[in-house]
Amino acid sequence: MAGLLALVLLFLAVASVPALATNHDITWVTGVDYTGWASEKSITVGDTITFQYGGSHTVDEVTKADYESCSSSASLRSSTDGNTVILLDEEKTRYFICATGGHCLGGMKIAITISAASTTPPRLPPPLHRPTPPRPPGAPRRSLPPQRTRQPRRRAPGRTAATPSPSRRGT
Ligand SMILES: [Cu+2]
Repeated sequence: MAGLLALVLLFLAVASVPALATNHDITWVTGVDYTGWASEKSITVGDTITFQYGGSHTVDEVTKADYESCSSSASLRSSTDGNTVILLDEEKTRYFICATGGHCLGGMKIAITISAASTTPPRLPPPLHRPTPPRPPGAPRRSLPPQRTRQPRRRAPGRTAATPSPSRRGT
């Protein structure tokens, strides 16, 4: 019994684990408009972004104000290794620019909005839905009971129908 309980608890623990972290690759070059890049993706806490770039570029994390003014003089961090992985561990917007002269103004600036990690709802088994079984082919269709419709009073069977109408005589 205790074993079963442990199993159930383990299942619940596994089911409540947030979705797996995603890495988002950014090819960090000039001539690309990164505006709105993050809004097209679902970036959540725990994800990573990887900047890939050549030797003439840098990845500088800056404040919002410095992002807007393309100033890298007070960078929060700066990377030049060509393959910079940033862990997005907080729900906020982070700003990155290239510190090489003119590159930020040329478009090498990106704002990344990180949303709260989404927890996937536990996967429930499909509801027990019992569809009515199809009628097997060839099974006799159950005949409906004869409908009691209002019918004209039945005359004596066979008599009147056989005699020709008197009005039709003589034409
Ligand atoms: Cu650059």
